[in-house]
Amino acid sequence: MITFHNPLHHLHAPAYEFFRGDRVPCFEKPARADYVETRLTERGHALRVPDQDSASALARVHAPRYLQFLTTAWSQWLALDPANAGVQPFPSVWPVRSLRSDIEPDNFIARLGLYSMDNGSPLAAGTWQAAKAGADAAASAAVRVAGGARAAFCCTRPPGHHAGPDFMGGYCFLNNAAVAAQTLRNQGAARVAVLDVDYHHGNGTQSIFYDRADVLFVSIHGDPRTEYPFYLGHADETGEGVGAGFNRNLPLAAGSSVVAWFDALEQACACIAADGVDALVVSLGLDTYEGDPISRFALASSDFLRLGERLARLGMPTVFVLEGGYAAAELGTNAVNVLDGFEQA
Ligand code: OKP
Ligand code: ZN
Repeated sequence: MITFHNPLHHLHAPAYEFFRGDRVPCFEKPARADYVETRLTERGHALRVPDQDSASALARVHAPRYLQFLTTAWSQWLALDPANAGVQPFPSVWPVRSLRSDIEPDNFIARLGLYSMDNGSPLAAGTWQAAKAGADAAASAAVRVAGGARAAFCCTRPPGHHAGPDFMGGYCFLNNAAVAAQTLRNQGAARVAVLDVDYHHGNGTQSIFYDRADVLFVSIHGDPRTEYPFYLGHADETGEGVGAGFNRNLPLAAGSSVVAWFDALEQACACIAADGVDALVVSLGLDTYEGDPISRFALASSDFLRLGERLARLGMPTVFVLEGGYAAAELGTNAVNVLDGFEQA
């Protein structure tokens, strides 16, 4: 499969995140993408470097002031104190209901809170460079598919699907799947579907396209009543304005069986097939794996072959974008199984 990787992903390497009150090593770590690249190469998929600039797609899916903040966030942080080079900034206050988000505070940590949905998305020195190269890889995969390729894979980290129009969250900074969908639109696809199979609801992607009829968003995920991101992903969220009817959530209880998961996949595929879209973007999270340390579905490695086969039967030009998956040593096998299942179908 045509595969674009992110040659700069190592530049995003925060040391720790918060977990149950403690600092723990980041689950979303460079080794994840390294394992996927190793397995791709072993199984004969060449790695290409991005050949597109995602700037125009980014400008359509993210707010200007958010992009401006992210581009310069690390230098703003260093400007406060050179010793900050060895310190990760975390937000500690957020503009929730009744607080104002229209005025950018002068205080850096307050600005970081304005542009964050959680304290779980640590910034590092090279976060912008890594995230931008990943968005470029997503745009590159989309341009290939728009140009007639059957499918392409964007192998990148950090992931993107929690990043909304003007906020980071859930390890995500730039929404790579939204960039891929927007790039397909810019290249001439009239309508596009995004299917999100990550364990966690893709709240960022949903929000970006919620009021648009040209991008259908469909997601299978852990029920937000108990699972991150908690505040979005319920079945009654169906789109608004001209986007009404173009959002479909299929939440499943944490601990749901493999049979239940593939039943939901059938519903998702039926929804996409009935919609008459021209192209498909798959937000490919592999944290539905039975061995994932932070998720509670039960797919085995062989089930990812079945997933790929089922997606191929949709018969649509398809862009795969890597999202989550934290059983790092198995992530390569699980990701490449989807791609090989797709190609062998
Ligand atoms: C990202 B993706 C916060 C721990 C929880 C949220 C999980 C983000 C998953 N201290 N972090 O959808 O795989
Ligand atoms: Zn996830």
